[in-house]
Order: sequence, then C-alpha cells, then structure tokens
Amino acid sequence: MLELKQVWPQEYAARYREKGYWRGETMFGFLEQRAREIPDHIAVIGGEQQWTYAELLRRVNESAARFLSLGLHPGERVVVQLPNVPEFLSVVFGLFRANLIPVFALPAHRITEISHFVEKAEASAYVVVAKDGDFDYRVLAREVKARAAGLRTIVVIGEAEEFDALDHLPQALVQLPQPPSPSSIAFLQISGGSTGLSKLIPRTHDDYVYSFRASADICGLDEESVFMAALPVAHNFPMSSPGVFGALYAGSRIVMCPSPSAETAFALIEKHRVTITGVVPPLALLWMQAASASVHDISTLDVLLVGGAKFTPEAASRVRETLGCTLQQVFGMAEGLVNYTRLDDPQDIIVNTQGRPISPDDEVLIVDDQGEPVMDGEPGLLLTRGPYTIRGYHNDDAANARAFTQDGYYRTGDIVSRTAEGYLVVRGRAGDHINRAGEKVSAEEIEDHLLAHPAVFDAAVVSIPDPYLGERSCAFVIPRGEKPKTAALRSFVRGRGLAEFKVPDQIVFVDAFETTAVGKVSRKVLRQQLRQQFLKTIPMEA
Ligand code: AMP
Ligand code: DBH
Repeated sequence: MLELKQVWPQEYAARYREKGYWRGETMFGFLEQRAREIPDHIAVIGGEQQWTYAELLRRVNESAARFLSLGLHPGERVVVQLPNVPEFLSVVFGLFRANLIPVFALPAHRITEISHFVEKAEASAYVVVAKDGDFDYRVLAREVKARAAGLRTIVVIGEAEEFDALDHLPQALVQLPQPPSPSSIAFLQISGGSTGLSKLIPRTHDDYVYSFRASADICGLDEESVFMAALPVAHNFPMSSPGVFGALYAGSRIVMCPSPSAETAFALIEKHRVTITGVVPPLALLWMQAASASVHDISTLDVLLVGGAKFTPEAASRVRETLGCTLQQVFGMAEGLVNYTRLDDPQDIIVNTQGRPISPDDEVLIVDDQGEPVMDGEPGLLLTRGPYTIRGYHNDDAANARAFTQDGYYRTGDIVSRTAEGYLVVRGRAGDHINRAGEKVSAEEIEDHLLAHPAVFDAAVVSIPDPYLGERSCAFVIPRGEKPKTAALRSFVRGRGLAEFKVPDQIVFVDAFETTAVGKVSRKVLRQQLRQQFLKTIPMEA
C-alpha cells in the first residue's frame, strides 16, 4: 500500500502550531471530548432517529470494533458511500476511531467513479447503505466487487444480502488502537476532477479540524444552533464549511435532510427549528421562489450559506427579503482554502463578493498568465497555500506537477479579483470543467466516454451558461458514418456507469471542428471556439 502523506515544510508546520491553528486535536478526539462535555445534548436527527452526543459516541465505538472485527488493519482505506443519514456519522467516526481511512464518495457516483477510488486508494473495504430511494447500492457493490480485485469486504447499512451487515458484526473482544498522530492523514476527500477523473485529497487531522473549527466560529455555530445538512454530506462543503463536522465541534444539533427540495427542506426547518444550512446557487434560487407560497414557517433560519458555484449579485440581493435570513457566501475547495463573507459584513460585501479566507495565514496570490501579480480589482489566476491547503494529491505525480508550484502554492484554476478590503470575487476559471450546479464535471473525462462510442469520430465538451444550473454541459460530436440518436448517445454514456450529473445535458452534431490556419489546435482552444460559436448562434435558453 502506498503511504498516505501530506507534508508542509518544517518552518510552516512550526508556525501553524505556534499560532494555534494546529492544536493536536484528532477527528475522533474532539468528538469524544464533546460527548463528555454535553452527553445529553442531541447530536443528530435523521428520519425517525435522534441520537444524543453520548449515544453517537457509543455507536461510534461500536462501529469501530465492528470494522476491526472484519480483519481490517489501521491505515487501510475504506470507500464510504452513504446518503444523509445519522449512520454517516457513526460509520465515519467509527473508522476514525479504528484508525481506518475513509474515502468519501458521493451518493451519485457509480461503477466508474467507485472503481477508480478503490483502485487509486487501494481500498480494502466499501461501505454502502442497502437502498436509497429507488437505487439499490448492493447491485452497484456487486459490480464494484467484480471489478476491483483488491477489495476484500463490503459492508452494508441495512439489509445486507450476501454482504456483511454492519449491525450484525461482532463487537466484543476487539482492542481499539491508540490515537493516531494529529499530523497523520485522517481521510481522503475527492476533488471535483477538473481534468479527467477525480483526484484523492489526503487531509490531516490537524489541518482539517482547524478548517471546520474556525468555520464554525465564522458561521456563528454554538450549542444552541441547529445545522441542517441539505447537500450530500460527503461533499466538502456540507461536511466542513462549517458542515456537520463544524456543527459537532460546536456542540450544535444536526438535522440530516434526505433531499434538498424546498418542500422537504422547509418541512424539516420548521419541524426542527433549523437555524443554519447551506446550498448551491440553483437551490437557493428554487428556495427563494418557493418561500412565498410555502405553508411552512422557516423563520428560525438565521443563516443561509451559498457556495460551490458563483451566486449572482442579483440573486444574492434577494435572500434576505425572500427567506428572512442572512446570506453567507462561501467559496471553497476540497483541496483547502475556504472564503466566507462574515455575518456582520455590510450588505454590499455580502452580495457582491465570495468572501475572504478563513485564516490570517492563508496566502493568496492572484497572477497573470506570466505569473506576475495583478493589481487589486484586476482578474487573475488564484494561487494559494496555507494551514489547511494541501501540498499534494495522493498517488498522482502528473496532477501534482500541474497543480502545485515549486514553492507549494495550489493552482486553484479559478480566476478571481481581490477588493481593496481583501475579499475575493470569482470571475471565471482557467480550466475546462463544467460547474453544473456546484457539481464539477471534467470535459476531458466525458469526451473520453463519448469517444468510446463506435459512431463518434470526435467529441468536445464545453460549458454553456444555463439559467437554472448556472452551467450545463454541451457535447459537440462529429459522427462517424451514420449519426447516432442523441438519446442513444446519452444512454451510452450513462451505461458506462457514471454519475448522472456527468451525462451531457445537450449534444450538438457537427460535420467538422473548424481548425485554424495553424493546423491542429489544442483541445482547450477548440472548446473555447465551439463555445463562442454556440453562444453566438443559439440563444442561452436553448
Ligand atoms: P473542488 O475542487 O471540487 O472542491 O471544487 C472547488 C471549486 O468550486 C472551486 O475551485 C471553484 O471553482 C468552485 N467554487 C466553489 N465555491 C464557489 C463560489 N462561491 N463561487 C464560484 N465558484 C465556486
Ligand atoms: O465547491 C466546493 O468544493 C466547496 C464550496 C464551498 C467547498 O469544498 C467548500 C465550501 O468547502
């Protein structure tokens, strides 16, 4: 097994400790402490279940013992694919307690993504829920098992069929391991995959605890707060900005929301007196639209975090009047850097910027194509390093060479400008991914799937502005021989076993790609050209 590591140069690590960012807390350690301090507080509510902090801790210890009873050893990797259920917490903290390393897959991921995670992480186990809505994860688990030789165990929450049911595993007689080093890797988070398949992001206890501890503070969480996880909780935003982890750190109550539709979310806000939650911009638009006609009382909501994709100032300016709460914009990434507008910022900043970094030691560089810093107000490429921004991906030398500078800055790929007050405004991005309602889709990855179709000669995938999704994906396809049907091509891509959000929203057949006089153009230029042509000829609502 490849070693997991995340190393900051000595002098940086020393500074981050000295300044109190890294306090030697661990993922399990903080939860145990909270359970000791406020055992009878409610920690999490989901469906019919409601667990206090003491109950959560008991279940965490139980699942740790159960995972170890399977013969898993500390340091082994476990792909976790669970929806928004309380068991997400007992499983994930159970893995932390057992010094096993969760790899966070999203519920939407399918065979292609899961096999990739299993392979890249060299995972020995895979944890799923039996069913979520209509989807049967045991069917997916069978496919994954058939494809991934190294995978030894599949653990199911609920009816396990031929797999191991977590609840039925023995938990006696297992010696739980000593606490891990706070500078060791706690888990692997997933990048949105701007080029090709998602990369694995190793995060340490020290750095991640800092990011959500500070986030909880910036978002005003305390023991009175009720945080609702509306987005899939495995994603970095609802996990840590401030997310369920920040909520537990602050001793707040968590409500697991099974679906972010306004109907479901508003009912839960009313029922559990939710005070804070987070959504992506398209959901914020839907919620604003639904609010006036809703029968539910959502007046307990104090703060709505919006992030994952750009929230337009026009929409941002309507949050307070429509939903009756404070907007907090958040611009973050699973690789690290997270920016927030502050709750007491003037309305102008809340509406028009994506916030400023969490930490005084977040270093932000905004540079032109030559790497020279640009002036405040001018757009440039955002580079960053700091106490919770990674210095490298796991098991991916090529990506590391591209994504990090010699002196350790992460190239975010985002184009931003900085205001005089130090707030960032997202202006666009350099990379070729589609930010589809906050889900990142790599153009390259989808092109590769299209090219596997016998009737596709060539394909280029681009992002097109979309009034609902923010951006949608459009595939330009040169057919080979007879033109395939759009629906058939989309179902071909789906049939390759991909998350549904990656299936092209639109397919346009063309005879050829217009190449410039120089001959062969780069994919990047080609995608740009196609996008421009498309926007010129077809109205945005097409
Ligand atoms: P990932 O690396 O997959 O975690 O995705 C992070 C990316 O999402 C960032 O680099 C941005 O491109 C995008 N993003 C996140 N939040 C915002 C926001 N508030 N406004 C615009 N883009 C955002
Ligand atoms: O989009 C993201 O990845 C994101 C958005 C907001 C994120 O990782 C975060 C906050 O932590």
